[in-house]
Amino acid sequence: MKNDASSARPEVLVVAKLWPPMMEALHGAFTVHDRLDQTDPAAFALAAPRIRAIAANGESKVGRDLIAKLPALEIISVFGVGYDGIDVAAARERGIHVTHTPNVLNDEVADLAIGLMLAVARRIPQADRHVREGRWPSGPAPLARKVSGSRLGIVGLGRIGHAIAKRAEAFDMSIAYTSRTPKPGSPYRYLPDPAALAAEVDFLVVITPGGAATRKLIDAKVLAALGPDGYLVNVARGSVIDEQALIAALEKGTIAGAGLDVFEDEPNVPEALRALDNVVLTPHIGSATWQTRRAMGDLSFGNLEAHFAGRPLLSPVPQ
Ligand code: NAP
Ligand code: 8YV
Repeated sequence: MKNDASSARPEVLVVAKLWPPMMEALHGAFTVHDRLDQTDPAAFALAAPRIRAIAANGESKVGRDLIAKLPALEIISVFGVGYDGIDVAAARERGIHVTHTPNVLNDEVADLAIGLMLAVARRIPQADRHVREGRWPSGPAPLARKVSGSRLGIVGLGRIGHAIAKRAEAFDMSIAYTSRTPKPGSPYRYLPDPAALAAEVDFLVVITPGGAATRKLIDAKVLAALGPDGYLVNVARGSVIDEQALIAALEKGTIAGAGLDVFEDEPNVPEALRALDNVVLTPHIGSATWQTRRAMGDLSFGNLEAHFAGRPLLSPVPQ
């Protein structure tokens, strides 16, 4: 049986494999039910009436059905800025708060976007293999593609998009963007849609939210506009790209290459993509450094702490 102190603690359902220090913080303050909804339906049914919070991450799915099973739910705290997996409308209908972790990961994701751009254009992983596999004595690695001074298109000039643009300026890149609305006062050229943008650039970097509104925003038409000398970088969500159209474009050489951190069905990456030489693939590591995960954990945990202390939330998702 629980003692008084533990039964007074708010009960939290964790729906993802969260970073261990975040789990430690949760265990220190709450009664934690770790993925019981997925692993132990009977125990979940018993705990469900008492669960007041959900701790999720950017990849989590918290649908209307799960929310409906939790009558005492007050808050969903996402360890990540993207909350496309959360049914925010269903939460709002019940007055349930949803929070996320904006800004603290801008630098990290922007660094990775630039890293992928350099890696795919300069063929850094291929060059590494050239050395490791002992091929250097037989001849140099093939020539690659210059990045500095080329044309960058950013799909989604938000918090992270701006951080990418700032870094690209140091590479003397000319910068254009598309988003739902032009950004007044932005020094960068606005184009009305991804296809128009793709036709004007060498590198197209995608950094919009996921979800229904951006599903397959980058389709065969956009890839055709990017053309055989163009590179795609996706650090947004796999759902934003038509992955089959991308594989076809990469196989046929109708685009030059791609740097991808996110995929349609993570952690499963199609064999056809893994077999290609003109791609650099990373396993959704945009925010994955000790420093940034710490900051995300502090914010995500801080939102739960603030809620249960009756203080204003630190970073609710926008209305
Ligand atoms: P943000 O500040 O909200 O910026 C999103 C941008 O996307 C805005 O410029 C927005 O345009 C634009 N946008 C939204 N819907 C669009 C549409 N249908 N067509 C064109 N543009 C659209 O978000 P953020 O903080 O930069 O984060 C962006 C996303 O990055 C997250 O939602 C997440 O999915 C992803 N992310 C990935 C990783 C990773 O590990 N790879 C890490 C963090 C984040 P308006 O301003 O005109 O609305
Ligand atoms: C994380 C992300 O990988 O912030 C986001 O939207 O996708 C990433 O920062 C994720 O939330 C942690 O699992």
